[in-house]
Amino acid sequence: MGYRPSADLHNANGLVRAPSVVRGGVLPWKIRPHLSTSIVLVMRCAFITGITGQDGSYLAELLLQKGYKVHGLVRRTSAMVTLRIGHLLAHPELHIHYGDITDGQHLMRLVLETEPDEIYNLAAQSHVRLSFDLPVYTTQTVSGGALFVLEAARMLQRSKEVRVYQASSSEMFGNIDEWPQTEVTRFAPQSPYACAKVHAFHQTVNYRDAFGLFAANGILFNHESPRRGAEFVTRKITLAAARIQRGEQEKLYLGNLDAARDWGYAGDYVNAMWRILQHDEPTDFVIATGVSHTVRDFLDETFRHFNSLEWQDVVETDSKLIRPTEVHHLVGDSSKAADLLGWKPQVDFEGLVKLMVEHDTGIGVER
Ligand code: NAP
Ligand code: G4F
Repeated sequence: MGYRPSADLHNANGLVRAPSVVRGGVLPWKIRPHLSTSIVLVMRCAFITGITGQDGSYLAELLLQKGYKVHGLVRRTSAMVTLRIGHLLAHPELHIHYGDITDGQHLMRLVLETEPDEIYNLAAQSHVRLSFDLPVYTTQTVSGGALFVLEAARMLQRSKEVRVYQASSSEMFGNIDEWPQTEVTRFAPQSPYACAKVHAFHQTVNYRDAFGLFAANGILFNHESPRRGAEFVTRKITLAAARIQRGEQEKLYLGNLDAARDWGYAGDYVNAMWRILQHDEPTDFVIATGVSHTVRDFLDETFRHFNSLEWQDVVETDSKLIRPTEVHHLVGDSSKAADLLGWKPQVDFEGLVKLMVEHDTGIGVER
């Protein structure tokens, strides 16, 4: 059946698709005619790959709050990986399915069985530095995984409408000399991770154009939180500062301090993901704050919260942390998202650092 312009609320089975955003509010329910005289309300359903990650955990929270039934793909490991969604596991509308994004056949079965209205493809080997050591595996998860998701959605749309969100990245812009980057800026990827994301981006656009699938890319710039993995630079810094203050760590080893990133808050960015799939038409959006800071700025802002510490006394450079090819300066222009989705970031750079420092020093409340 495929995506058709939004005015058409009838699908091929004669069922009625309720508009998903009504007078600025949200309908967590789909309305279906029943026995020609009454209607039944059907709960909206989402499938999230990468639900155990930073973004997956915030997105699951958001969708459950909105009244969705949520299915999540979780890797089977010998140790606990559900730390970030531990507080949600008892929720009656959260359903966990073991699986791996590189197992396309299993993913297809899960998608066809769960029949989601929306699929958010967040699963990935998402660490850029590591992708130089693991280029094949990174490509299998990032690019192959996205293709499996798109294929599964293409199959499902034979029987019902489904919308797909693809987690694209500002890393795709690489070292292009155009600032800020927008939806029409050229890609110049600088890592195996970014190359794989570019492939997934174009596959998503092509499934939209060729097969009529409602598939959209969110080109998200760096977003952080107290749930950010400890091996990304922001969390590495806030965790280290807190440990150094407690006397649990002496030095903080870092790579390039001059790299500049447009850092936002993950809680704001999952809201943008959801809005992208509620838009009338499938299209791609840059999601960013529009403000860029260097790693050095992040150190300054973090250590401002620790009166007795100077970062210059504890930070040392480790050449192993310098990337073979670095992305030097990213800053995004998200005016398309502001105009069409009404999306704007709520947390600024100083607020983000404060949130992370307060969490890591144990005085803050997790958001
Ligand atoms: P993250 O914290 O690293 O989470 C990645 C998720 O993918 C985790 O749930 C992880 O599971 C899962 N995963 C990894 N390999 C998998 C596999 N083989 N099979 C199934 N699941 C697998 O990343 P994030 O920061 O939440 O980012 C979410 C997505 O957005 C990623 O695709 C990332 O590349 C993209 N993105 C992130 C940013 C950012 O700044 N955060 C910006 C742009 C785009 P485990 O918990 O088991 O490891
Ligand atoms: O925190 P990072 O590792 O994030 P990076 O490479 O920008 O990637 C993140 O954001 C992307 C969006 O643009 C996502 F697509 C991706 O999945 C991931 O979430 O590094 C940020 C900067 C880099 O320039 C890096 O070279 O910090 C520099 N850096 C300096 N010292 C370091 C370190 N990065 C890390 N991870 N560890 C260091 O010790």
